[in-house]
Amino acid sequence: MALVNYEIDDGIAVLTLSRPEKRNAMSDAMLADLGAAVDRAAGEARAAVIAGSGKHFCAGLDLSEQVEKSVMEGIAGSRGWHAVFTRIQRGAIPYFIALHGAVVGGGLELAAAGHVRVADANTYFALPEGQRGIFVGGGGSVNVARLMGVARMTDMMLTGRVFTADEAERYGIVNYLTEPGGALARAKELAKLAAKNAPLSNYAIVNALQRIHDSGYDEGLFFESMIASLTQATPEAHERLRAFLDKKAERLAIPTGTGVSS
Ligand code: 1HE
Repeated sequence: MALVNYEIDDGIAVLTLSRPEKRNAMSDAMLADLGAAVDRAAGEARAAVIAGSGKHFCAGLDLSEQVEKSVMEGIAGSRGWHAVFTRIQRGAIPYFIALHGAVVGGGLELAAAGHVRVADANTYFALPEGQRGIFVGGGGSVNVARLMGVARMTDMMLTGRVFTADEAERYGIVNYLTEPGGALARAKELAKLAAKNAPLSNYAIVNALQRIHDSGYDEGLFFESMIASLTQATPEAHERLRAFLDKKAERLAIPTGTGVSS
């Protein structure tokens, strides 16, 4: 049986880590299944969700496969995670990550490789690599640090500090909080909103924003102009801009209590 369940729900690919008896610990086989599911989603979905089955999102690296690995085996393992996570992070479609229970070690690295994170109120976050005598290897030193800041990540890794869902929201790790059990439904709703965008715009959002952020000021502005003109020159943009002018486009979802009445 596949260790990552794959289904299409209303045009959204839903990838579910399916090893609940081991708290969805990421074995080599599960990583391979995740990679296959990500490739499949890139070919047939306009947005995707990753969730975990059972009580937890993911307990990180499967530690039972790590004992007595050589340095070279360790490097290959880490690079294998990077390869799959890069296909999530800089692939063709946006990923919404639905979190609950433990989001630990490589589980947090997986969450950080997605584009938007939704956590239910019972979610908790930890990086116990130091306690296990290892280090983050799934892109966390880049991606988790970008979300919460190097100082907070250093504290977590040195002291074993566990963040609650509220803290994770405050520190930029998650974008949305829900009631217990509500993260998957919310992540699907959000993915469906993103799926309505022009695919080329979504491609640019997931591929260009972080690269621009990582580049210099002048290069960033230049790169932005190129992407803006490229997207704007497509028939899809022409159609969408015309629909707005013809008053046929969907209106902004302005939160109640804000905005100006017309
Ligand atoms: C595992 C793993 C795992 C659970 N590898 N088998 N990650 C960690 O250091 C976290 C280790 N896990 C835990 O701290 C706890 O399991 C949890 C807090 C996440 C959940 O607790 P609980 O009480 O729900 O489950 P449990 O009883 O601890 O575990 C149930 C089973 O899952 C048990 O196996 P069993 O055969 O005794 O039933 C556990 O051994 C197994 N299990 N987590 C292997 N991680 C790319 S580099 C990334 C580096 C890292 O991710 S380091 C952090 C690793």
